Amino acid sequence: MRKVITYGTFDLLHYGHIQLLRRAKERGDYLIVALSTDEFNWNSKQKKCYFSYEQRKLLLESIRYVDLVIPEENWEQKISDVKEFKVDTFVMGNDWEGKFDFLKDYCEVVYLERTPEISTTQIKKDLGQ
Ligand code: C2G
Repeated sequence: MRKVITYGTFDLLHYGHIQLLRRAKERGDYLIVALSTDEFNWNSKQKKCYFSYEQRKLLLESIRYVDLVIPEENWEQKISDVKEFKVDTFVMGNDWEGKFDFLKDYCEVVYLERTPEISTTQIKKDLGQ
């Protein structure tokens, strides 16, 4: 069974996220999503999520492409995650191009095109938040 992992906040879930998850799943049989916790988002990404971790987790677990959701609590957990879950492929949007190449010692690393025009930031702007 080929296992794929990806990481993210996935707040205000939108079609750009879904396109990423769909393509990530195409690269294997089992997709793990490491979902940024509220604390990690606030302390390390200066992101204040609209939906809580539990709400974002519920949404992700409802997506047909997603097989398992685990917490992303820090920047350093990726190598241990890849080892622990015996991951074959790590996938991220290409806004992160090159940033996780250190994982090439442990698994395949793939950066996928971001879906243009849509982002959580844009949604908030358009809604006047
Ligand atoms: N994404 C995309 N197209 C968009 C928006 C997002 O393909 N229009 C992708 C991003 O490239 C990322 C994933 O969807 O791979 C999740 O996006 P975010 O929730 O913004 O994730 P981010 O805050 O970048 O967190 O350790 C890695 C971080 O947790 C990544």
